[in-house]
Amino acid sequence: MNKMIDLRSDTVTKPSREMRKAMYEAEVGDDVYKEDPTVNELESFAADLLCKEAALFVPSGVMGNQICLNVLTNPGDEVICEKDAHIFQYESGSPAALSGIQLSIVEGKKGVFTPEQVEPLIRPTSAYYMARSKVIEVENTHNRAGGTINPLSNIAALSELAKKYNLYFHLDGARIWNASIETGIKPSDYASYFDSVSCCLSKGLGAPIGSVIAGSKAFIEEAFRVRKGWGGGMRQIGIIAAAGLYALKNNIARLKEDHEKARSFAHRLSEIPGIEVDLESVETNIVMFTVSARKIDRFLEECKMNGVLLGTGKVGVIRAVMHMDVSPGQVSEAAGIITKLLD
Ligand code: TLP
Repeated sequence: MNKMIDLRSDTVTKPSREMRKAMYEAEVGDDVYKEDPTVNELESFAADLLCKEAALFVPSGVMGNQICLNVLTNPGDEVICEKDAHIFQYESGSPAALSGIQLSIVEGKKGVFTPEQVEPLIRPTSAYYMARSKVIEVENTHNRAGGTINPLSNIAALSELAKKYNLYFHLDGARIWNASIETGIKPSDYASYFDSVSCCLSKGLGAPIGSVIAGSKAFIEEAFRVRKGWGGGMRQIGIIAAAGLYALKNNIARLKEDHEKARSFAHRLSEIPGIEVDLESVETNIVMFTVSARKIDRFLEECKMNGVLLGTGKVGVIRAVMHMDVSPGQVSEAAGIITKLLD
């Protein structure tokens, strides 16, 4: 038995017994021929949930984002995104490597940037010597900012700006489910503003693998082609699509428990001398904090030796992520361990 309290990420969850049963019983076929009934069901379920014409199952969030950007751009184009966006910080330079595009960076507040910040960055179409502005990208919730939520009014305003300048609008909605549960705004209401969305099944929702991307029928047809070209055409993957389908049907509502655990963990941390945590930034399931009493590596190592695994965010920042495989009791135990360590 693994006694570690693993708060490194919400990606560390393991499929539950019920999810494994759904996987075991899944009907399968060759998805490269579009003949896997479970994949087809997952894709149409996801498209309905997001109110988009079509959806495509992809192996990971990175592949989801990168396929979307590839379909929306040509080499030499530019994508405007936030300075801590996952596509900029954590996707191995793939916008350049896979699509020949560059990123233009906006510094947001808690991961949120405004149309007023973006407008001056949009390049005049007459400037042939400049990259072509093509896409505005938003991440919601914003991982590196600490799981913060982009207000729907801001998304609406950014979408207006994108339309005004004929730009595409992409959502990295890896954790859109968390934003939705916290605000009560439907995933489809968020998605309605975007040309393309990428949503993870393997984070808070607990599936072992996979993301779905969604958009118009023509967009998804092109995405299907790009996925194949990048080696992402999979065969009898109904066995993993079944996990994603199970996750979408059963595991969205429970995310609010993760948000409660995050708030209570952050509150406990805020009472420990030497720890700095901004309680107001804890909007969903992620807690970012700093420790002044120790070097970060030493602190992480000491936590590990005492049974708590933590991750990192921005340089010098520690990240704790709540998920379905840690109980409120374990979260409280983790806070107790950290309190003792810094005593
Ligand atoms: N995020 C991972 C790490 O890469 C940091 C995590 O542990 O949080 N978009 C966002 C906003 C993400 O947070 C992630 C994963 C992805 C895309 C990529 O998803 P995967 O890992 O499935 O490729």
